[in-house]
Order: sequence, then structure tokens, then C-alpha cells
Amino acid sequence: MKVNSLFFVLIFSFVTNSIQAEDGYRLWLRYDQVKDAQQLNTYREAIGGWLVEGESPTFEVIRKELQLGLSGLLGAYMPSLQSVEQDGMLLAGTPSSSPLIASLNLNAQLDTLADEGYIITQKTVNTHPTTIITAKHDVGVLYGIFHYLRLLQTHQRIDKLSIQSTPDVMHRVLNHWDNLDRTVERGYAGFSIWDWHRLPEYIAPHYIDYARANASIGINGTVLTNVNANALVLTPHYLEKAAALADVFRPFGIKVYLTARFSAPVEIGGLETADPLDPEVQQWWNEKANEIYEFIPDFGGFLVKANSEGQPGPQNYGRTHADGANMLADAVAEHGGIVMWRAFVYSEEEPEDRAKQAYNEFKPLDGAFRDNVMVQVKNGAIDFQPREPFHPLFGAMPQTPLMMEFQITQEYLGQGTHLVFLAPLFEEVLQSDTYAQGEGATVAKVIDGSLHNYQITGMAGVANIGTDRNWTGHHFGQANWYTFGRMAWDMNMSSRDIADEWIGMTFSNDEGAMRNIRTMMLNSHEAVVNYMTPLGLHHIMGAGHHYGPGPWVAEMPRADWTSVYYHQADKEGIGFDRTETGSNAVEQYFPPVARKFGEPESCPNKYLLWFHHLDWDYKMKSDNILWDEIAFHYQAGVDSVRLMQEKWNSLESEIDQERFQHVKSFLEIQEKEADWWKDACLNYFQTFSKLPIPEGVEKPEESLEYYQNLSFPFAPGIRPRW
Ligand code: BDP
Repeated sequence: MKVNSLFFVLIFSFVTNSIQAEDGYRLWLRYDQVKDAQQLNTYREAIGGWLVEGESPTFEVIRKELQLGLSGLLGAYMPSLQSVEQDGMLLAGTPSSSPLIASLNLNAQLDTLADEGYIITQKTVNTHPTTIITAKHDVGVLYGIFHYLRLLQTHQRIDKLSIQSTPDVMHRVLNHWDNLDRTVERGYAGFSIWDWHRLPEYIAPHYIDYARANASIGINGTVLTNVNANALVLTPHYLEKAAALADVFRPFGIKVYLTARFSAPVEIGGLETADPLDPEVQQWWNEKANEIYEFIPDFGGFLVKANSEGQPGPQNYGRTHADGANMLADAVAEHGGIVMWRAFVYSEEEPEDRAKQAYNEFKPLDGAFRDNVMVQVKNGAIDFQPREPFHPLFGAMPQTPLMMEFQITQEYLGQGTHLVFLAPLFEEVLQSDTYAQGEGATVAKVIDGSLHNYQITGMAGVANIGTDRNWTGHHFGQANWYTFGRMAWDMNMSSRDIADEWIGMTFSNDEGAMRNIRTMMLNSHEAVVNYMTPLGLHHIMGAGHHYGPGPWVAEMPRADWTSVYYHQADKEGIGFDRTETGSNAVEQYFPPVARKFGEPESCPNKYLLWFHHLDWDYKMKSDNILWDEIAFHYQAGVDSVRLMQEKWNSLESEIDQERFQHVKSFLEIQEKEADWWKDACLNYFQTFSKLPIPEGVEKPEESLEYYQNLSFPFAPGIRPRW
């Protein structure tokens, strides 16, 4: 009998193991049994059991996660115990939910943390050495639980734990550019995960897994809808659906936000105007806010794109951005809501270098916004390019909380199929010194509020999530979602540490495998910059869909949507002169930065052609002439992708076949497209430079005409035209 049942267990586990699809659905929350036998034993011996003291929907979530995580990682079902009755217990709760934790007097320590912070520490409870996970509020305990599970997932030591963690910013928010018809603007991972039509009745299981994933990295807000907004989402029919999602997310500490179309009072309210100073309009928004809060009592607030790329806004009525933002802020203020007002604006009339316009528009409004408004600023002044110098608004608005907006979806970075780890990009921006108050005034210090004492703080990330089984299309896209959450929590985390955590949780803790994957990831951003837009080039992609190279794009409804506007190539040279002989955008930076960027000699190479128009034979520090240097960079980009391929191929025996093959084939696409970028750009720029492709750089495979004639009418993620 015994033998038979053992046999059954073996067969059963064999079958379940082999049918466990490695499709990436589990993200970084895989919880597979710890592979290393010694490590597994250490954990099994150290963890005596667990006890969660507290009753609330969040505590329910905590229990489930612990059960799932511990049982999975330790390879044995681990039920919750009733009391601290043996060594090595894990005890979780808040001082108010748990009498045992209350007796440990951790309040003073907890008081030093932000609301969502947590502590993991070790103490003796009922004579037993015990690991305590505690926080001021339930959700902090949930964050602590995820931290603890991460330690196991990444094979860290769990003795002598003394961890204290607190988020750098208050609002850590995903922005979904999802439309009500389930298309996703700039989405490369399928359709929208919000199944609007079947909501509110049908709660798809992936909503819960989405919430788990976000909570595991500290994300506490989600804007469900596109910034190019549809007013219908503010009607009761959709509010009921949004409320159903909010109910799912609440126990995970995640608030729901919506995009507010500025003309909604006209479109769905039947008013004749949306003028923010019109009392009837104000009244309409107040009532709308009240209605929303009836559906969603903890509604987070509004995200608004106004007077930008055709979206309506206060300027349609001769009012300012502050007038518009304040009206909405007043409507949600009594409910505790906030308004995230985007600074991504540029005028219909194209009066100025586009890079200067947001600053010119917003800087004079510093201090004019209500306390519950944050101005949400993209990391750079143009538009999520592969690389941009930091936005000059950072540091320039001491009286207005500025919120960072990063783009996680890779609109300009190879879209759905290129492996590009974004942590180095985010890190580069956050660690840039604005010199707003002398040296050391980094962008991170602006965003976390410490520089100007902002009362509210936040970071937004445009999501890369869709209905693809692995959520992000590319398995490595998951790392960018992960990075966003981790960096919003801790802006000083290094790219390397984030990569290591994610690799350990997602692929492998084996040192050799980690080294290879880490190298691939850490070099990938520089690679894509090299094969797309080296040395400060920008905005030279295909028109509309933004897929592939298009440096020749010249015919568009407005000049600042073309490529030629940005690269300015002519027979003398290339680059956008943003010094005082040109648009003088450089002047928007604080003097030490302006001086540095303003001279080609001191301007970092990576921003050279962003700020300077230089001759083709300009002598670089490397002694190469500019033309050759550009060509070498393109080649280096392609070479890096080939190196990535080599590294990945060496991992075949370490990674499950399903994910291995998936990534491998995407790398093949990336290599082909890196080559395409190099060839198309060099061919095109050569028509101006008239110089030969230097030795060591592979000659373009096709003619310029060939590349120019490629067309992709069905490339994914295009903006719908309604
Ligand atoms: C650009 C996108 C466009 C967005 C816009 C925005 O191409 O689809 O609507 O940004 O951020 O990057 O509003």
C-alpha cells in the first residue's frame, strides 16, 4: 500500500512537473522549490512555521501568499500555526492587529518609517527565536512578506535579519495606455488586460495575479485608461466596472485612478463649455467626483493630458494649465484624491524647439497649483527616446511637486521584441545632477521631495502589460515592470542589484547563469542606443508606429514630428544646435549643467548631437572624425546584440526550453533589426556626409531606397484614430 501510494505521488509529481508550462505567467513570483539542496535544508531547518495575527482582506492575502510561497519554495505544505510554539517561527502583523507584536515595543522604530514601510527583525517570543514582519498598516506587512519571500527566492541568508524599509515616494503608479475597446496605445504585449465588456461580473483571475505582482514590488496605484482619454469611462456604466477592479486591488494596497478627458462636461455632461472657471463646469466636476467616490470610496484621482497632441484642455478657453488642474483638484480634494497633470505639452503652432516648450509653459506656473496636484514630467524633454538628457523642469519648480514619468513599454526601444533592460536608463536619469541648489541636487532628490520639501511625491511608469501569456510579450520585459516598482520604492537601488534580484527569482540563482544574464541585461541599454540613436541623435524612427528606422521622415502634419527636424543633417554636418547659436534650450538648465552641455568639448558624448550641430569631420576625443564615430557606434550596437545571443545560447542547459527558445528567437529578431537600423541610418546619413563607411564597419546590405520603401501598416500599438 505504502509503495503504491509513493509510486502514485512520484508519477503525479512527474506529470505535474512536466505539464507545468514555462510560459512566464508566474512572473517573478514562481516559488519553485529551492534547487540547491544545501540551501533548501538550511531554510527547512530555519523556518519552523508561520503565524499571521490580524483579520482584514489584506491579512487574507498575506496568508495566501505565505502559504503559496513557503510551501512552494520549501517543497512541503506548510500550514499556519496557532501560536509561537517552536523555534524559527515567522510572525507577521501590526502592533494593533497582533498582541504578540504589540508586546515587542517596536512602535518607536515603526514611527521613523513612512506609512507603508515595514520592519523585518528577529526577537525571542515565548522563549522561541522568531522572525517578525511588522508595519504600521496591513499593507506594510504585505510588502514585508514579499520581501521575506524574495530573500528565499534569491537564496539570501535569513538569520540575523534586521531590515527596515520605507518607500522613497508616496505614489508609485502604473499608467496603462489602455483603450475601452481593449487596444493598447504603444502596447506590444497583446490587448488590454481589462476585460471591460465582461466586467463587473466576471473577475478574471489575472486581475488578482496582476495585483500580487504589483504589491510584490510596492506599486500602489494604477491608472486604468489611456492618457488620450475617452470620457465614457466617467459614466456609471464604466464606473461600475472600474469599481469592480478597485475591489480586487484594494486588499493589495493598490488604488485605482482614471484619466479625465477635459471636455467630458461637454461630451457626456451636456454642457456647452468645459471652461475651468465656469461655475457650472466646476459644479459638474464636483458632482462627477462625488459620484465616482460612491462607486470607489478610495478612488486615487485623475491623470490628465491636456492641450497636448490634440487633447482638449484649459487653453481652449484661454485658461492656464493651473486653472485646469486646480478645478479637478478641488473636485477630488475633500475625498483625499490627487490630480496628476502631465507636462508633456507642445504647442499646436510649433513656435519653438519642442524640447523647450514644456519648461516655458510650466515654469511660470510654479506655485500656482493646489496642494493635491502633482505635475507629471517625462524623464526627458522630447519623448521617451532611447536616451535623453534629463528634463530641465526637474529642479526648476521648487513649489510644485514634480512626479517622474518613465515609459516601461518600449515604444522607442525596440517595442515588443528587443531585450532592453531599462534600469540603467532610469538610473542615469535619477542620478543626474540638476545643480538646482548646487552640487548633489539629483533628479532623485527632486522626485523624492527632499530637495524642495514637496508634500506629495510620486513616480509613474507607462505599463508594458497586455494579454500575452507572459504579460509583457518579451520575457525580459518583465524585468522592466519589476525595475519600475523597485526603483519607485528605492530610487538609489543600482541596476545591478535589481537585475540580480530579478534573475534569481525569474531564471536562475546559479552564479554562472546569473553572470551571463546580468551582463546581457546591463549592456542592453547602451546597445540599443548605439544601434538606434548614438551620440545624442534622437527621434529618427519610422513615422506613426515608431517601428524601425526612419531618419528620412520629412513629410508630416507638423515639422516637429519629422526626423529631419531633429537630426538636422546637411552637407556640413549633423545634430540639433541647442546652444545660444541655435534654439538655446541649454539655457533652461542650471548654469553648471548649461555650461557643460553647451560646449561640445565638455558635453558628454552621449548627448553631443542632442545639443550640437557638428561637422562630419569634427574631431572627437577618440581622435576619430564624427562620421566614423557614428558608424563605429552603430556597429558596436549590432555587435553587442550578437554578444547577447552568444551569452544566451550558452545557457541552453540552464533554462527551460520554452522560455529559452522564446528569448532566443526574439534575440534573432533583435539582431536583424539592429542591423537594419545601422544599415538604414548609415546609408541615409552618408548621402550628406559623402564619406566612406570606415573600416571595421559592415557595409549596408541594401540600398537606401530599399529601406525607405519598407512599410508596416499593421505594426502594433499605433494610436487609434477616433
Ligand atoms: C508619445 C506617444 C503617444 C502618446 C504620447 C503621450 O507616441 O502615443 O500619446 O507620447 O505621452 O510617446 O501622451
